[in-house]
Amino acid sequence: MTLTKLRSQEIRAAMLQMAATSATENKNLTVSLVIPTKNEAKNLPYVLPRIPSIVTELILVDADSTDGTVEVARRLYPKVRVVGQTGRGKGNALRAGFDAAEGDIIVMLDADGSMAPEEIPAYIGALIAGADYAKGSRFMHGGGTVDMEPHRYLGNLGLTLMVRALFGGMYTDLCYGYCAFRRSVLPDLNLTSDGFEIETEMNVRALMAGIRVVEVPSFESERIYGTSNLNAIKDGFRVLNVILQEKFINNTSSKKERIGWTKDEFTPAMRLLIEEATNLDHQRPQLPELVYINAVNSIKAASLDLLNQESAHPGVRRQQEIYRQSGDKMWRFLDSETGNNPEIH
Ligand SMILES: Nc1nc2c(ncn2[C@@H]2O[C@H](COP(=O)(O)OP(=O)(O)OP(=O)(O)O)[C@@H](O)[C@H]2O)c(=O)[nH]1
Ligand SMILES: [Mg+2]
Repeated sequence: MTLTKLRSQEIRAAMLQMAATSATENKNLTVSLVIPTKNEAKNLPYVLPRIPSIVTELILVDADSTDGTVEVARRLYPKVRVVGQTGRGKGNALRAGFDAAEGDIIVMLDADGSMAPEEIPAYIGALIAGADYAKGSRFMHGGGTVDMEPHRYLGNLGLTLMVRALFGGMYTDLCYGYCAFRRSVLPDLNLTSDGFEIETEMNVRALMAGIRVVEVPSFESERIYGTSNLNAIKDGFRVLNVILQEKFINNTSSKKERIGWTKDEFTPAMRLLIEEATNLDHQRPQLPELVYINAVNSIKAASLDLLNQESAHPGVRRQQEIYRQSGDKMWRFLDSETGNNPEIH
């Protein structure tokens, strides 16, 4: 594309094309499904055969089940990888599963038949569409539950509202363990919980880490066989403890700013312009001064035009401001007077 053609329409067309290409490339993403199990042999026949083919790796983290869970899993899903856990509890099991997972995307699912494996593509779709962390919600439109007594409903509601008040965000459901995320965000989450409170730890840390978080509607059915391992009172207090600890001890009270943006975090159109500007800068010694200045002005006009269009979106505008304050070379280039252009490579 020549410099003179860098006008809005071409930029938009380039954006669409790049978005389509990246969507196709995203189909090659690998997906690890992590399922913690504690005596779920009778439920697995209702869960494992329903796992969609988008899942490339199944990891079962078993708590030394005594009912033949592992044997049933191997029979139903011969490629399953079974890993043990280092301590006790669902959180401990999930962390072991996340450590073992090799996929680009990790999905976590319960084994008791309460979560539908058919929903997995919806979570992955949210990630492909740009989210880093997609958590299920039973209380947004399209979701639901038949597995919640009133006291658990009220407890979850209270804790959800508390997280909103202390950390911001718009979560509609806190204590729910259906979720998918890019494996690359694990260091941001830095998980330590051993029990059911791990879901809260993940949700609060994801919110605070400045990564892109969305909720996906999800329907929770009843556990098919067996009894819950969760104790609403004891585990409710563990959740409360995590929230207070995150707020007042770990001091994750405000969202981390996304600073130090890389070129990959620009929109495709802006990335294209940055590349053009960088190429131009490299060619500067060979170019007559007037040609160089005209080309620079052409790129600047297109960049500013694009910035104005993009800044109509509050989220993008905020990112632009943060980036501008970081004193990056691209911004110095855009902010400089015409004919007085600092080097930008
Ligand atoms: N590996 C492992 N898995 C566990 C442990 N505790 C629970 N799980 C599994 O974690 C999943 C969720 O546990 P549940 O007992 O159903 O708890 P819950 O879904 O939060 O509670 P309910 O809504 O009452 O079913 C299930 O697949 C359990 O088998 C544990 O200590 N170790
Ligand atoms: Mg359950």
